[in-house]
Amino acid sequence: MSTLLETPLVCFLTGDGISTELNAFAARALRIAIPGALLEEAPAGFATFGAFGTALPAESLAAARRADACFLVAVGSPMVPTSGYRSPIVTLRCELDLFANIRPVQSLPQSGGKVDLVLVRENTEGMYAGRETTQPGRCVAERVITERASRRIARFAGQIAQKRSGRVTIVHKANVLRETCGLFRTTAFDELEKVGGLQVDELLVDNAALQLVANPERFDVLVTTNLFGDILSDVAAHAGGGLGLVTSANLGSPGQGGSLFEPVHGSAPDLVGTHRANPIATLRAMAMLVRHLGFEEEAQALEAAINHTIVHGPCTPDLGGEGTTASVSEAILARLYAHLSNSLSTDPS
Ligand code: GGG
Repeated sequence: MSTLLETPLVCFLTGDGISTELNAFAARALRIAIPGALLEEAPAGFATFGAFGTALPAESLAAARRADACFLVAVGSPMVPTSGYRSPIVTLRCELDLFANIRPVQSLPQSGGKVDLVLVRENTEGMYAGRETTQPGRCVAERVITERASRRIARFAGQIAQKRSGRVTIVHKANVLRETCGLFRTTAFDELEKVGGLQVDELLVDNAALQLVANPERFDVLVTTNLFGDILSDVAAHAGGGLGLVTSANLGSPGQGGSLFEPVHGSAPDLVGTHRANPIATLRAMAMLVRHLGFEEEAQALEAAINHTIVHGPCTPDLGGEGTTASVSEAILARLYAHLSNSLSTDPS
């Protein structure tokens, strides 16, 4: 293990809503998994906008840039036009060029289900970029799809599929959006052909949503555009036990540094203070971060502790239990700590 990786710098973006309750447990998981990790907290989110007039202050962006990895639970962006506000997640994905959003979904360990899929979402353009203008009585959203972005996300998906069963489904709506989705579709087919050795098919996004509910086992890797990926990952989450469990990595080109790990769920203002927020998606995001930094054994230990707790409890009410955010987190952290202290004390090296 290199000296650099023994003390990785992790930027914790503060977020909104239940982030406040979950950040502390994520930070503790990181400290147990990588005791040498350095944590830097950086304000981001709607609360930050209220305090500083920007949802992502320049210092926070600089902290995210210099970190080896970033972590964010969730932000709560306003639903009405808010002068000067821009989503910090969208900004970070674009500024750090984190073009690939990787969202794995698996059946609950005890369910006997066979869902094991990865949704790969283009992260920098399309409708979710939020390029909108307002005129009297008329608003316009600009959906830009480029060949470059479509090609690199298709390649990313193909490379993930090569390490799995080799099946990729391209999801689009090219029968209606013939130009934008048409470019995404033809480029993705072309690029996946270049990757080679893959079994590639396609689905219209509405049908993909239905199939994710009715027949999620059919999927291995799905690749799609930004807004479709945002929506479909919530649909896919249903097959994985719900939004409290699913997580994501925002990645750029290998070797280019930037990465951001976050649960798929949002800031859930309705859960603030109720102690009912499920910490598992957040802790799974931390496991992905730990793996990304090169600590495979520690990531596996955290995932094993999470899966053990899903099966044996305690669990939060969304999984039918009576556990709290704290009791579930403490059970996972205790198991992680016990596993790693034991493996360290028996490690002959
Ligand atoms: N962890 C994902 C998250 O924060 N979701 C909320 C979200 O994406 N809100 C829209 C936005 O701020 O861009």
